[in-house]
Amino acid sequence: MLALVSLTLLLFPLYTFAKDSAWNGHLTPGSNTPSRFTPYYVPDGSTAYDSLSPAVDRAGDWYVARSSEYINGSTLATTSRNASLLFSFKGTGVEIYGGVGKRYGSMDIYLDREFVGAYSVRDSKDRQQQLLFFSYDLASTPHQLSLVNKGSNSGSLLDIDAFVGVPGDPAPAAANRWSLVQRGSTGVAAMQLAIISSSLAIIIDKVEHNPLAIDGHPAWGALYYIDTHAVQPLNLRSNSFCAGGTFLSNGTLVNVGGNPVVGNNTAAADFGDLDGLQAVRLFHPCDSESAAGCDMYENHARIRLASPRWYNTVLRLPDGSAMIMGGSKKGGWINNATVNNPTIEYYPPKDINGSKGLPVQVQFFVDSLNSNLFPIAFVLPDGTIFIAANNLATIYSWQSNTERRLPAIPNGVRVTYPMAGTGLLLPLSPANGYEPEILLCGGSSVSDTKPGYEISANDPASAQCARMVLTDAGIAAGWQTEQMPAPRIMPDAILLPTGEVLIVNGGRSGIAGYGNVRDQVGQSNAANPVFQPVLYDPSAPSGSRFSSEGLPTSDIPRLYHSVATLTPRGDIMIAGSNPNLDRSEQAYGTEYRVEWLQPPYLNAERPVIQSIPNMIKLGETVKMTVHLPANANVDTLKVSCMDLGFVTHAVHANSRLVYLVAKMLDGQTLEVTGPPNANVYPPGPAWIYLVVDGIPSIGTKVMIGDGQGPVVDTEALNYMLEHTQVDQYDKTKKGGESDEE
Ligand SMILES: [Cu+2]
Repeated sequence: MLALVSLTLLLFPLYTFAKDSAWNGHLTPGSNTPSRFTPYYVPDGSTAYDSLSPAVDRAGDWYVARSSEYINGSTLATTSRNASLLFSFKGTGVEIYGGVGKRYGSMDIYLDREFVGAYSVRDSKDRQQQLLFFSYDLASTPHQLSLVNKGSNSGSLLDIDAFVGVPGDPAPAAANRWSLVQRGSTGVAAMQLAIISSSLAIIIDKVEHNPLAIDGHPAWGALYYIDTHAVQPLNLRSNSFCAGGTFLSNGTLVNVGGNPVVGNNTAAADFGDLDGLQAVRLFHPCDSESAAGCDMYENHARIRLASPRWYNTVLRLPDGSAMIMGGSKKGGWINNATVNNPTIEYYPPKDINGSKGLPVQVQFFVDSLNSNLFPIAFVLPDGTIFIAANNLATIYSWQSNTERRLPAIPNGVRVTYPMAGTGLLLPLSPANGYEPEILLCGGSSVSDTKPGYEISANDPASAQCARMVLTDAGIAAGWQTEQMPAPRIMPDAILLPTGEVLIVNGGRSGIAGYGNVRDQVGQSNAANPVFQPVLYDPSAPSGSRFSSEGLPTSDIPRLYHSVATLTPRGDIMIAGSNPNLDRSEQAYGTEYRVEWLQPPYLNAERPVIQSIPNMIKLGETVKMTVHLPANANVDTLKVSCMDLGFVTHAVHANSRLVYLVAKMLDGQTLEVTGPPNANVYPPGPAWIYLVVDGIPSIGTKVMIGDGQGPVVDTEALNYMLEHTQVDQYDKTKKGGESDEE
């Protein structure tokens, strides 16, 4: 592996000159010329303090070094042991930027006089404007940060270039009100998001010049600690632009597909990425609080797709495996017949309908051209798959490779990329025999055969939501439509444990993507961001389901490559937005700030799950110990078994809420029965929320099923490996193989 990386470093300057220059850095405010990449970054609302500013007091022997390499042309440096700086600021977060390199040592950091830790600034390469330290979880009060040079003879240099102060939260929310808190920074643009444990979310981006770095190159994946807002870069190998993902039945996260290698000739180092088009990236369950040892695993020689896929959707099946559907054979924008990948394949590969582990052709992905990328799909309680793509919908039976085509989505509204809407399977309940109902919201009715120059970022998006019950009677009755308060392209719809749906993010006009249409804002194909979320109650009578009352308004545009998910706490994590080829600070810029939308129930007295088995088999009845608020109405009690999904491009893959059959035995013992079968809840990780009087508990992670991984068909796997090529699109770099050039 080391040999490959160093070889690549040597090759890159020659290879990349022909590449798109916009990959060579990031756009700073007021400039259209990509600048030299450095991780130094000051988001809107944050304040930068040069190390020469009066907010910084020096003790010991410091000198001022001047160079255009430094922020504002200067930096404070020392080689003197125990020389220190004291930085005073007010706010909830702080970052330190400076240099790293071979002659550098380490520093001790103290916050409000408490020792935080020792931080190394040594690196095999000299680099400036690096993020040396951050903390994002401080009280909104005045703070003092001090750092002390601890270098020794083998490396005693420390240079501190700038500090960034992150502002305080808005006033704390009153009880019984929604509130929106901005706190934390993702470090890599949050294109893909999934909750992996009670404390961790995983964020996956594409290869680009993110401020968070690893091994001397920008990171494009990270673990985000939802309680402390710390971020830890992940060392992804291949380009995950733009992948889909799912958890398998044993809890392993698979992240699938992507794009070829990205060239780069101005950064401190090569990205070191591999072709991601056939990538299957594995992330094993990470329940450890420190996330120690948790990283992505890739080995394209043994673990890969049979065919290249960009913008594919990935779903967990009732047998615990992943179904990988559709996409394009190479990156681009709107799909077309030349690059379309109108097939389904599986991970691990299956021999199904004579496929011997190879992809299976599905006519729906031909008929749904052009606007059919990132299809919206859900497993239905009879084991079939609902799929929406473009303005079409179908029920696909994967065991028999047959389809039951559904009525087209009304009024010509297209719901998948780049006319991206969003979709959900509404809560499944034993009360009606788990009758499935699909909700599709937003999108666009712009023609998908028009060239980009005939489409405008100001073309109105669709406000339509369409619902259909997927029973014979429901299908005969067809789609029922209603209108959101605002049109939305690229909305995110999030199931809450209460059964309500929260709709956030997106724009009022344009379509998804960047750099393709008229009237772009910066590079964005969409404009007029919608800043206020809306709550949708699926069980309310038609006409009174939408409510924006009391829902706070953001000032952060969340357009293309934005995400949102429910957290175990029950609030909604909102992140991302990057309608740009590479990191840009021009509107609509690359957005790293995180917002937390807090429902009123966060401030209420909440029920508590005191104990629950960590594994619940299908149909198994187990006992939970619970604590209910005083005067709780036990008749309103519900147990919500939820898959929080894998979120990317407004697709919330596997998002699911199944109400479990539950009975209070006494004041604190609750008898609860696991989902009745693998179709109602495909086995795998789940979050259990206890809901009483409309107030959910904090969610507890359990494994539904037996925790075993999907069956591996060795014959199908070997047949696939023998009959397909590694990374067939990109001839320059192949995962697990040596360089060809
Ligand atoms: Cu994308």
